[in-house]
Amino acid sequence: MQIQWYPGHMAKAKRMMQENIKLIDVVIELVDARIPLSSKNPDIEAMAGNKSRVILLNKYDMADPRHTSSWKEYFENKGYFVALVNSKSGNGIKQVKDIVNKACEEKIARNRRKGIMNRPVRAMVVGIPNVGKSTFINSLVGRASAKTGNKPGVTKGKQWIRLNKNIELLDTPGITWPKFEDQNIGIRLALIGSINDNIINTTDLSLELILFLDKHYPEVIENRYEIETPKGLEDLKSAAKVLELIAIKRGCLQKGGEPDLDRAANLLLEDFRSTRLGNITLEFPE
Ligand SMILES: Nc1nc2c(ncn2[C@@H]2O[C@H](COP(=O)(O)OP(=O)(O)OP(=O)(O)O)[C@@H](O)[C@H]2O)c(=O)[nH]1
Ligand SMILES: [Mg+2]
Repeated sequence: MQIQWYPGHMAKAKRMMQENIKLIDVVIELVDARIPLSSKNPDIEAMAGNKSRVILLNKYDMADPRHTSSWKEYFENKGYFVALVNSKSGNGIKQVKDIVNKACEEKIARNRRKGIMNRPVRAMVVGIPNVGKSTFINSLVGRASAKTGNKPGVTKGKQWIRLNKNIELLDTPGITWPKFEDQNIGIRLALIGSINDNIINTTDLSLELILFLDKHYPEVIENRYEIETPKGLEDLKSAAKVLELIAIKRGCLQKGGEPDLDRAANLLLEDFRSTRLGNITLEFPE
C-alpha cells in the first residue's frame, strides 16, 4: 500500500526549522518507542547534524519492553543521549531534565569563555506529527504551555517556551518527509496515528497490521476477540479472512448481513492505538 503525507504546512514548518536552527544549541528529538527508526525524520538528521543531540523514546508505556531496551542501546551506541519517556504521565521526565541541563551546561560554559553572558540556551523539540512533542514540553516545564491533542497536526506554528532562566524550548509542528524510502515506513507511521487517517485506506492498513501480528504477536488477535484464526498468513487476502472473523464476532455487519470490513478495520486500529491489544512494538533493531 502506498502512503505519502507531506502537506504544504509541513514544507513551511521545515523552512521555519531551518531558519531557526542557527539559534539552537540542543536538538531534542522525540521518536515513538513502537517505531523508533521509522519515526525518525531524516530531514532532521540532516539539519541537526552538528548540534548536541538527545533522543527520547516517547510513549514507551505503549511499546513492548523487551524491545525498548534494545532500542535504547541501539541509539546509545550511535552517540546520542537517550531516555525512555512517558510524557503523558511524566515518567522519565526527571532524567530528561538532567540530560538537557547537562547538554546545556557545556554550552553555557563555552559561551562564558567567549564572553557571552546571560544568553539562554535554546533547545528545539522536534519529531513527527502526534509523537508527543507538546505533551513532553508541558510535562518538562510543569504546566500546560503548549496545545496538545490525539491527532496529527495540532501544533501549527513555532512557539518558544521558557523552561527556567537559562533554558528556552522551541515547540515545532510535526513533520514527515516528502518520500518514504520504504513503504513499510509509511505503513508504520499510519498505524501509530502520525498520518492523517483521511488520506489512507484504513481497511488496507488494518490488513497490514493483521499480517504483522500474525508473524510477531500471533496470540494477540485470538485473545482480544476470542476467535480462532488461521495462522501463517501469506498475503493481504488471507489477512482479510481474519478481519472478516473480527467483523462477525463484533457484530460489524452491513444491511444484508455481510461483514462490514471497514468498520472492523477501524475497530482493530483503534484497539491497537489505545493498547487494548497490549504493548506492541512494530519494528526491531537489527
Ligand atoms: N500513552 C502516551 N501518550 C502520550 C505520550 N505522549 C503524548 N501522548 C499523547 O499523544 C497525543 C499527541 O500528543 P501531542 O503532544 O499533541 O503531540 P505533538 O507531537 O505535539 O503533535 P503535533 O503538534 O500534531 O505534531 C496526545 O493524545 C497525548 O496525550 C506518552 O508518552 N504516552
Ligand atoms: Mg504539538
